[in-house]
Amino acid sequence: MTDQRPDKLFSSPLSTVNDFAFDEAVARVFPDMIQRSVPGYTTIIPMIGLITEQYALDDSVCYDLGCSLGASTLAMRHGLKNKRCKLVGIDNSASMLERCHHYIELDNDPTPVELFCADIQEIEFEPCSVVTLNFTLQFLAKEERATLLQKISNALLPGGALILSEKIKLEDANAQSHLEELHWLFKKANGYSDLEISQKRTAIENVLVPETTNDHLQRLSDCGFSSANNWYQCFNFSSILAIK
Ligand code: GEK
Repeated sequence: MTDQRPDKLFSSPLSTVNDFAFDEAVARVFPDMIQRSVPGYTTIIPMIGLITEQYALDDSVCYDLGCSLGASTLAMRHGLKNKRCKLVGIDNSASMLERCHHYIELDNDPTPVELFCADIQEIEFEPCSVVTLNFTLQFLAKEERATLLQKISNALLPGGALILSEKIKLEDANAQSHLEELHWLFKKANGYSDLEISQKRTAIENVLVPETTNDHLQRLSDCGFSSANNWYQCFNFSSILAIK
């Protein structure tokens, strides 16, 4: 179950490249895959801990939506020291969540963590102070994103925070292609071949739909956040901090 492996999922030529899914094969290689594929991921994770520490209110609930194997969940947990909070992690991939349970149990921090295998769109949120969507919203259909963000905004206590990390696209097509080339180079520098990068790109293109930073900021404002600002960007991957 905890047999983490290097990501070679797309290393051989595939006759058909199926749509990407968070199944057992992906769960097994996930830590390696996300670090080698998402520029800035290894910076964003510890910053989620700091942001959580800053915005979590004593005795409140915090959520990690799309928690995968729990990297962002553990960062939040470590930011919650002595605040008597409860942390809830949710993911709709059973393979991911099974491994997440294991990593949470290995960590001996006292803040309680509840994990649920569920669609984040079906959740009834308790009043909460910090919500993390670390590269998760991008997997929802575009027209369903506002409904989720409105629910989060309604549940967040005054002064509470949403951390929203996303793969983004740029409005200017030329600038967009420059960032895509740099992302390709980032993956090559991390040991992926052109074939792997290209097959993964085909697998994910109908599943992960990026939007512009302005699309995200406008939607957050429409959903009642009092401020929303980009706090981090590395190539076409960015993170926004939105305050209720
Ligand atoms: C990290 N936050 O390591 N409901 C629940 N979970 C979902 C849904 C949904 N509707 N859609 C996708 N997921 C993590 C990384 S990964 C990002 C998050 C990536 C889950 C999906 O199963 C997967 O585990 C996660 O969202 C996205 O900081 O792979 O690029």
